[in-house]
This record gives sequence, structure tokens and C-alpha cells, in this order.
Amino acid sequence: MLSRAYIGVGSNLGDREGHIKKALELLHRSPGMRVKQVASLYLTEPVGYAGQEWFLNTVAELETGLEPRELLVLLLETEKKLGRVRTVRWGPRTVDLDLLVFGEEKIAQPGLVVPHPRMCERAFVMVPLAELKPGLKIPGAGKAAELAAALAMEQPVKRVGHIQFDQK
Ligand code: PH2
Ligand code: MG
Ligand code: MG
Repeated sequence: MLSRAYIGVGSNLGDREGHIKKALELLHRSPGMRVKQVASLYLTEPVGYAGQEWFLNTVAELETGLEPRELLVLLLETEKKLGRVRTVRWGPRTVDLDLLVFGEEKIAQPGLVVPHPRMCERAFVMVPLAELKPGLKIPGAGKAAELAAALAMEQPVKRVGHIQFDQK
């Protein structure tokens, strides 16, 4: 069975756009995985840990035959392939791939909480997500477009372009 999932993608270290592009290509070529759509790229102020470079963020829609836990493992492996080294929490990263939503599932397991517990507080997630799927209902929170509109007033995000990647 195929499921639809949404992931948040962010980078604020080195060739930010290049890292995001590479991550999407690696995911798209993984077995049981298709990147269906990618939102615009947004330039965003760091949240939670000041004194670091601004981020480029986007959100991708995936179609996958993987289970949520398998998808999480693939996301972590892909981060590693792109040279992610974990130092400070919320600190600089070559690429961050966060599982946001997996079908209609609600999951609360060690290391795997879906929908992502902080996504509804973050314009850098909700604005690109609402661009792809404005009517998406986030269980317990509301509609993506409404959440995004409220957040964008407090946390400005700037649309700066679009990632072109080889979607063959
Ligand atoms: N990711 C974080 C913490 N802060 N800020 C922005 N603007 N974009 C991010 O992707 C981001 C962040 C934790 O993963
Ligand atoms: Mg993150
Ligand atoms: Mg992460």
C-alpha cells in the first residue's frame, strides 16, 4: 500500500541549496519512494538557537510504500550521506529531514512522533506545507493554510525560488 507523507527540509551550512537538491534526489531514487512535489524555497530566520546562518527551508510530498519507522531511518541515513554531524540541538546543519505527517497516522513512539510535535508553531514548516496542501488537516491543530497565515505574521519567511532536481 502506498502512503502519502510530508517532510520538512532545511539547511543552513555550506551550499544550502545544493544539499537540499541532493537530499531530494537521493530520496527520489530510494526503493519504495517517490518525491511527488516540492514547495518553493524559503529563506528563514533561525528559530531556537540564535547566532547561526539563516536557513533555506522547503517541504516535500512523498509517496511511499515504506512504513513510518522505515521512512524515518531513510531520512536519517540521507542526512548522514550529506555529511550531517550532530552537535548542538537545533544548531547548524548541512541538511535536516523531518517527518511531518504520514497519511492520517498518529504515532507516539520513542524517536518517532507524528505529526511532528513542533510543526504547527513554525512558519518555516507551515508556510511551505500550506503552499503544497492548503487544506491539509493537522490532527488536533487545524488546517495548514490557516495555521500558516497566522504564523507568517510573527515569523516572516521569504520565498526565494524553487529547487530544480532530476525527477526522472
Ligand atoms: N530547524 C530547527 C531549529 N530551527 N530554524 C529555521 N529557520 N529553519 C529550520 O529548519 C530550523 C530552525 C530544528 O530542526
Ligand atoms: Mg528540524
Ligand atoms: Mg531533524
